[in-house]
Amino acid sequence: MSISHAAETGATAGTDVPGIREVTQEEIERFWENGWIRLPKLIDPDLIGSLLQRAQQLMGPGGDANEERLGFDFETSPASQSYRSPSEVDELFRTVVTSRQLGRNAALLLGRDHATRFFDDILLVKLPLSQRDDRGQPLGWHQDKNPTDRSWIYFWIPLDHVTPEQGAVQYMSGSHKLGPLWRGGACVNLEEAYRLAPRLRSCALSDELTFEPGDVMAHCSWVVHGTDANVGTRARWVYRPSFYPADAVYMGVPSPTITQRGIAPFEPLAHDDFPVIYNPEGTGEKG
Ligand SMILES: O=C(O)CCC(=O)C(=O)O
Ligand SMILES: [Fe+2]
Repeated sequence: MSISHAAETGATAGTDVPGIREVTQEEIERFWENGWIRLPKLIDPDLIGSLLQRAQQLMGPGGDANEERLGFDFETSPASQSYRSPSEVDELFRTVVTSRQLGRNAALLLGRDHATRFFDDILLVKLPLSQRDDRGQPLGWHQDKNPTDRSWIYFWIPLDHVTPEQGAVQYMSGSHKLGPLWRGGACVNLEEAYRLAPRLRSCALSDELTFEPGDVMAHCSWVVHGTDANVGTRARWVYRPSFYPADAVYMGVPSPTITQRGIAPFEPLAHDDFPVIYNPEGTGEKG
């Protein structure tokens, strides 16, 4: 199985994929207020079902059979079993994640009709604690850092039913307005989050929600979020791709993924491996 970053499937970036709807104006407004938004039935449940099947081919029916690919998959986390970049090895993931609709939705949510690039994707399977206590732990409160000078969009896409006891994502509403609060990516407990950033006490915690296949969460950079443990009995399957404005500039945050592609600090984060999937001036274009 290849793990190179280039698309090898022949799927064309920026093509229309039936079964993905556009976000509504009301959703966009609420997203800006809170830094996250629940998007009911964003994606056709049948398409999600097909993605789940593909994910299970990659990770096993229980989501626990894939071996970490050294130097490629992230260090295994006690919060989930992961599989990095399924879109590099599976055509359906590639098609969905480079769809014009997701690119346009990212632009609409960010509030500017900009060209959008796809950055990367990952499968996050939170295993029941009863089955694997090293893959079903809570993921502490954190902000998603990004290496550019502007906000990104992350879609949190359940591939199956997800109930609160399985460790769905929770947000501190409005916390994106506080900007970067502590070392990017660091996960902390609630008490520590409030100590580091006392203003977070004024940000309501979102409810732990239930998801049907096709329901999606979207969040932006800097909104504080985390997950509880999976105290249920079933694996929690989530697919998590990220997108950014094509005119965003790389700020030099250390990232092998970026520097290996010859992109220098303060240049636009532009490369064929981060394809333009939506361009307001026309259909999507490659690179
Ligand atoms: O649900 C998860 O496993 C991770 C959630 C998260 O931190 C994210 O989507 O950025
Ligand atoms: Fe996150």
